[in-house]
Amino acid sequence: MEKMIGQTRLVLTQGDITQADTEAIVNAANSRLAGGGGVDGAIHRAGGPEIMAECRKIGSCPTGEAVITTAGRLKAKKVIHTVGPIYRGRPEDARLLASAYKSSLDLAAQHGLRSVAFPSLSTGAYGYPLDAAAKVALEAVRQGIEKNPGKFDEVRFVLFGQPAFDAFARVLRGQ
Ligand code: AR6
Repeated sequence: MEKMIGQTRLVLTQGDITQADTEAIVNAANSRLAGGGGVDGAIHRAGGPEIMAECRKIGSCPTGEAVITTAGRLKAKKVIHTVGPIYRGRPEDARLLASAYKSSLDLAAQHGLRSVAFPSLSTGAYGYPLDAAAKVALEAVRQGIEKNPGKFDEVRFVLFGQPAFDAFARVLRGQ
């Protein structure tokens, strides 16, 4: 499923983000940049130890912010590590989730990375309900693209499984 936002293609796909051929892929990291399960584990396994070596040098990343490393053996040129909120049903959860998406796009634009793939941040181990997260994610990405005009050819969501794809597709159709 696709939609144009200015000159940028916003694409929803289903699959494994480690296989994405975009210039940047975004990792759903933790604030210690320590690696873990889910998409974080998959990216470090597929990309190799160079990614963790750079994460250790950087040290940490506050919730809602983003940092950038090599992509090691991955097809992408760079991995952008961002930290979504652990869902607790607080008003600031949505703001922090939106900030994680927007910080990632700002960092990609600063590095001249013209295509970016995102997973659905915070909706695994961090427990953010999928439908609510999809609304925040798509609105934040739209704002991030509009704030960086002409900087992106494509922003892609690589969604893991049918329920995640369906949640994002429902929101995008309704927008
Ligand atoms: N490609 C795309 N999406 C994936 C993949 C993949 N290969 N694998 C899982 N997902 P999660 P979080 C989806 O738990 O909730 C880690 O331990 C998954 O189905 O990866 O932000 C970190 O170190 C879900 O929809 O990230 C942190 O400690 C989405 O990715 C913590 O988990 C996010 O699930 C971050 O939790």
